[in-house]
Amino acid sequence: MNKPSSMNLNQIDPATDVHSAVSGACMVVIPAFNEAGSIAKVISKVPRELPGFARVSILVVNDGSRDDTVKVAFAAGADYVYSSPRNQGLGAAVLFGLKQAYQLGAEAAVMIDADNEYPAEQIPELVQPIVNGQADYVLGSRFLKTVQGMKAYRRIGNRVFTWLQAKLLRLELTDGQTGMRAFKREVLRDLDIIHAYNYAQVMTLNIVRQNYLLQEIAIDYQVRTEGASFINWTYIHKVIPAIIRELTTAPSGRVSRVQTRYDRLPHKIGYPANQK
Ligand SMILES: Nc1nc2c(ncn2[C@@H]2O[C@H](COP(=O)(O)OP(=O)(O)OP(=O)(O)O)[C@@H](O)[C@H]2O)c(=O)[nH]1
Ligand SMILES: [Mg+2]
Repeated sequence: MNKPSSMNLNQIDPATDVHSAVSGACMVVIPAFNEAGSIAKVISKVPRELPGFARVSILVVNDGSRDDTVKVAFAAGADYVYSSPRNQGLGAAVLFGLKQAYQLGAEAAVMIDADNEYPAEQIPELVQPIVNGQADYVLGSRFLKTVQGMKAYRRIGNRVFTWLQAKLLRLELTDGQTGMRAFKREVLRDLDIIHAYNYAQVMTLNIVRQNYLLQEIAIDYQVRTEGASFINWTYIHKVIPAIIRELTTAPSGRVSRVQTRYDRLPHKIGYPANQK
């Protein structure tokens, strides 16, 4: 087995930034928890060529799945799979995936959910404002188009949390909880997520408070048909205190509270035994 590559998020030092202008990779980061039924569809829809980038790589963060998420992800074409035997939380997984993208030299990264609700085929549109130098952080907004099939309480929750972020940041926002976002390299280096549980609101507060430029683009969205949502009644109880903590902590140059450990899996263990 490969040497584990866990990571101390505080080790990233801009002064020793190994990035080279010729690397030009866009890393597509996919956090996954029991998504064997849908992750292959997402991976197959990721465009493997992108205007403005020399290559596109796919990095899956498997967070203690008990199904075949890892095997399915490798078989579908994931370039990197990092995995934890236990569930560390969506916020921890996303933070690890984005910091790992930075460590691997990515010029930019996209994060997209593994549940096939978001249009991976729209990644070229999502990264366009970054390639053009018009934005540092791009959100794919579901609500700039018509969303069908979303339950009323989810719609209301999305509206309330989006309104709150817009007020706090004094900017226009239509979808603060989207699972499809793009990041410029500097944002990957500087962002923090204050809790392991979730990232949606605190990530945007953290990035925009560091004066990075946010833009939204309209995306298509399909409510999930497989797997299970991680959102339940505890969401509000965990998210509100994290928003308060984020707002009362300096956003830049801080020591991350969330320590993650995901080990890189060698490619061959992802395949069914008869294939390799
Ligand atoms: N790494 C990791 N990923 C998770 C965890 N929980 C959920 N995910 C992934 O995060 C993404 C979003 O999770 P969902 O449960 O669909 O949450 P959501 O999209 O906000 O909610 P829905 O609207 O119900 O789909 C999916 O790709 C999940 O596989 C977790 O604990 N760890
Ligand atoms: Mg989802």
